[in-house]
Amino acid sequence: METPGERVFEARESICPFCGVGCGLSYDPKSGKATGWRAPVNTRGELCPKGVAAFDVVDHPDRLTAPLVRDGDGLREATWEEAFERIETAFGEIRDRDGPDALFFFASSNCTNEENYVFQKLARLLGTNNVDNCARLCHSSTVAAMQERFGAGAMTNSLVDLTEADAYFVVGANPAENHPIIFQSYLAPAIRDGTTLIHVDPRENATTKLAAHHLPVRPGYDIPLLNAMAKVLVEEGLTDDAFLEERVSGVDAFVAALDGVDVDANAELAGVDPGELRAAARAYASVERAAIFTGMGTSQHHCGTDNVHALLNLALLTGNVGKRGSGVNPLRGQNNVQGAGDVGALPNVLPGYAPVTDVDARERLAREWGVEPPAVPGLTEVEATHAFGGGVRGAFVFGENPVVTEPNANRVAEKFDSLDFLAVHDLFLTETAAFADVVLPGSAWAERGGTVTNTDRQVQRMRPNADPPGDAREDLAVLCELGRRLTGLDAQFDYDSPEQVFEEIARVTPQYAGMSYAGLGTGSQRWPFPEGATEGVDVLHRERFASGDRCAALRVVEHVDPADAVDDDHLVLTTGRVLQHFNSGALTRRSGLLTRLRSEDALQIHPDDAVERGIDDGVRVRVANDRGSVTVVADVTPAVRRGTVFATFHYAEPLANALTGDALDPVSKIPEYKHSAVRVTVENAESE
Ligand SMILES: Nc1nc2c(c(=O)[nH]1)N[C@H]1C(S)=C(S)[C@@H](COP(=O)(O)OP(=O)(O)OC[C@H]3O[C@@H](n4cnc5c(=O)[nH]c(N)nc54)[C@H](O)[C@@H]3O)O[C@H]1N2
Ligand SMILES: Nc1nc2c(c(=O)[nH]1)N[C@H]1C(S)=C(S)[C@@H](COP(=O)(O)OP(=O)(O)OC[C@H]3O[C@@H](n4cnc5c(=O)[nH]c(N)nc54)[C@H](O)[C@@H]3O)O[C@H]1N2
Ligand code: SF4
Ligand SMILES: [Mo]
Repeated sequence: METPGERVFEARESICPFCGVGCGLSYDPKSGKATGWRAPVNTRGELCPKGVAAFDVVDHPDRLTAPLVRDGDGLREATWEEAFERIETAFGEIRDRDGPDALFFFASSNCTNEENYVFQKLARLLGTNNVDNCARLCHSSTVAAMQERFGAGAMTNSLVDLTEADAYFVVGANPAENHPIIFQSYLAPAIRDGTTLIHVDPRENATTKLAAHHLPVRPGYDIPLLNAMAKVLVEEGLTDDAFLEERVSGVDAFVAALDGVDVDANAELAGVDPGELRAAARAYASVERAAIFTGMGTSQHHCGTDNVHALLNLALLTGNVGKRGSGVNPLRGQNNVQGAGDVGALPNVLPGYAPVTDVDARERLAREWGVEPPAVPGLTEVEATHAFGGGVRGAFVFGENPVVTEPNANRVAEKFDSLDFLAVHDLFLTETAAFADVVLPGSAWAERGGTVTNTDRQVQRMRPNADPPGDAREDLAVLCELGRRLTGLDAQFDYDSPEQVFEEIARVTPQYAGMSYAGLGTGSQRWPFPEGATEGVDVLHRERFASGDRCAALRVVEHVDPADAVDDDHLVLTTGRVLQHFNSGALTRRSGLLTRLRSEDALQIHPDDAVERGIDDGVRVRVANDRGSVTVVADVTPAVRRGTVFATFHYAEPLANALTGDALDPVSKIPEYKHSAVRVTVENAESE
């Protein structure tokens, strides 16, 4: 035991609060920092720099330690009683006046299954399905496509069996920086042992370093590229005909549609060399086992769902589904974005993904809850923000920072300002909390128990290493108290521990049916884990697809132009991540270690684009469009393709999302974060 400041800390096995890899970490009394333990994913106890820095957040002096309430223009400290009463009164008034759908609930993929389960239950018992989490901003398009075609939206395979692949086809993902322990400990060793890496990304980044083939696609043009690859597979006889015969439908129509695909023309449209494209197609299709990994470069477009459909075609054509070392594997975002969806923190589905429109599923829940959840799907995140000040009058934000992370940030700020009432539950006074009427102090990773579900469907336990600071309370206790006060259904929120909530989750979520705290221990249980099972299923869709069908269909997918038109004046801004920072930066911008590693944002721009604009490396440039304008340091580098510039969205200043647009994918409602038309000029050239 150790005492930094006034709190007592002890080392107990928990899980990293950052990415979906789900590494085990705990407080280390020797160093006063976080340290890894030999957990199911990081089996040697290895961590990336963010994991190492995870404790910087826990004992940070900016932590909220008491509730805050609005008093005129400012926020002042208050008791929990006053804070709860304000929320109860305001939400009660809005609900009575405008109905429960005038409220919206942002759930947190950074928080546990138990917290998210209680949170969606609270919204639904209040009478609304208006609850969503930032899975919407990340893999909602992937989930929509995979759920429709395969019957499950999650990674088809497990990290361990994926080390057996002969080829990795990584599209729109940069796992070397964004899923570092997966890359270092699973993919890179396999690549060194002979697995071929093919990387589709407009930039060369840390992942590309190990690639045998790199296709620097124009942002927004993955469909022509993937369709051309499909054509090469068919033309060159690289398809798995036995698999097509047994497990795939719609083959003739798909092959007929390929008549209209010209490989060279598509390659040119996608901005890649046709010879390289053909070589990549052969590298993917000519091996026994090839695995697709997909990320935000694929999903975050207004054609995100179709992008994923085009990828699924390649896996089906080559028989790379339902066996070890293959499949289609979305690398999930936060430590519990998989779980937040599994337990129903989504507006269209209940725990376990039954649609809210399914009357039997609603009745099953009513037997557990005493009240039937509403039948009309709720609003998605972003759609809800756009309705602020209109149909939506009050919101509760639990562990998200949408003022920095939603697209078209200047409009988002106006929308948050137009709410009648906003409550924010966070560790810090974030850019979003600045708009709040009530701010509740949250508990950090080291101050909670409960479970989280990682990217390859492994459920693991977190354990408290300390009490929350000051007057802060555990998030689960706060949400249960809110549930009692807002719904009046005390018995429904009367849990004595996270374990009791987990038992309820296992009762209502078929994928978790056979899991238990005792079974989890310091290991993991992988879904699907049916009642009576001794082990979860690593490879999905083996004999049948999760949909129950033996066959999945090929799908003809057409290219759609990006939402922003680009003329000669414009460059295409695409956004993404770097190793040292995490999402809105709320946590990582406060870490001494991580800001030492990388303190400032930079705009990657190709040397030819820089010369044309008189931009030298290291000067400040203005990046602007009709939505907004930011200034940032130029990083002149051939790593980014010509015509494209890249910035992260990890900073409130510069706020990259001031430049991104409102276009949403029609199916999944994911924003087009990866393609915005911008003008780039030297900063003082403009002001002169
Ligand atoms: N270090 C770090 N790790 C993280 C996070 C973090 O913020 N920082 N966030 C977590 C979260 S929430 C998520 S969702 C994951 C996301 O992990 P990734 O999916 O890897 O995330 P990004 O960096 O946004 O995008 C990946 C790549 O897509 C490329 N790209 C851009 N446009 C296109 C395009 O049109 N087509 C193609 N093919 N590629 C394109 C970008 O250049 C970028 O290299 O990471 C998680 N892990
Ligand atoms: N331009 C651009 N924008 C993007 C993206 C992009 O690629 N480009 N990616 C999108 C994606 S994939 C995602 S997932 C979103 C992420 O968007 P957000 O979820 O809004 O980003 P985070 O910074 O992860 O916000 C998490 C918040 O929760 C708080 N928090 C963390 N842990 C806890 C806890 O234990 N308890 C409580 N109460 N609070 C906690 C943090 O302090 C922080 O304020 O951003 C999206 N925005
Ligand atoms: S790889 Fe992800 S889960 Fe593992 S230490 Fe790094 S941020 Fe945490
Ligand atoms: Mo994400």
